[in-house]
Amino acid sequence: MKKLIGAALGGALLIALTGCAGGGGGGGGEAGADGDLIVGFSQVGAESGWRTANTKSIQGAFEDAGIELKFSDAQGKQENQIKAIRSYIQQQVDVIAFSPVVESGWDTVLKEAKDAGIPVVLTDRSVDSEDDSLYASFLGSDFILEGEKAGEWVNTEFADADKVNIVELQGTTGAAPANDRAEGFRNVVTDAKFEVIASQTGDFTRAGGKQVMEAFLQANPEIDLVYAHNDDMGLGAIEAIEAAGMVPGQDIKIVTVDAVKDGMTALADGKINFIVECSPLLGPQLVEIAEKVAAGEDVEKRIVTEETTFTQEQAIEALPDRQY
Ligand code: GZL
Repeated sequence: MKKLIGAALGGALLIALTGCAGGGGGGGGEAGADGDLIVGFSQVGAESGWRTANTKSIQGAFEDAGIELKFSDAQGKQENQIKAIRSYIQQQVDVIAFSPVVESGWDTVLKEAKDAGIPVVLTDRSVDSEDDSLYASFLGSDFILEGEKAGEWVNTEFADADKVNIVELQGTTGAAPANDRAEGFRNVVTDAKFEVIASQTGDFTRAGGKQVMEAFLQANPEIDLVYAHNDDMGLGAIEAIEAAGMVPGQDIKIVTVDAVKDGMTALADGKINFIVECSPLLGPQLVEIAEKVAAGEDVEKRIVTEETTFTQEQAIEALPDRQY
């Protein structure tokens, strides 16, 4: 009897830790006790409009498919994601999916999932593991290409300029989108007239973008362009630029990535000059991949999401139909 009570208490503790509830898992790749699929998902947090839309897409898609989704919000901390993944292993879910907040430090816990026979799907962001047998598939954008698209617009926009001072609002330190958007931009913005005079993380948040931009403005009298790794930091930069008595989109041009509603509104209003889209609507594809890996079917190792770019005119056109 004591053992039973202990096991029940232990299970309750695990569920409390990950904010998960609902039926026991099947685990080891079998379906749950009643034959239904159970998926455990660890989300980065709720740092930006993009993340909110991504969570809504994932939760909505699993609800529409009638598949049980155990969901945990890591509040931007890798240790919380590792705890959640371990909890899903304990609960013997059929598939684990997550968006790694940073690229490194995942091999140990991914090996634990592999040893437990639970397939892992990466969504949105990837990991830098040498061993790609640790995950079944990676569904998400090509962040290097996104940085290159932003850089190509800069080359065109400043074709006639002699000198361009750029400040960069980087995403979360160590995150794949931050690393790759920085790399992609530098792949194409190579002319000597361009100089990145300052670069600092704003952690993908509006408040972070505003705070860092305030410091950039204090330290650098001549700024021509802000390259923000996401709309939210670009929107924070707009607040700082306006507070300094300048006109965003004119005195200082701004290029961002994401194309969430608030960003597209600022673009349509002329406060942002160009946005590279990064789609958060990964839910339906993730459901498909989860069903396939649970059934032991082959899935593509790398699935790149479709996305485009927007000028101010295109934003005015597109805004009415935007889903997020
Ligand atoms: C990109 C995603 C990034 C977004 C940010 O796929 O990981 O994280 O660009 C979000 O808005 O915070």
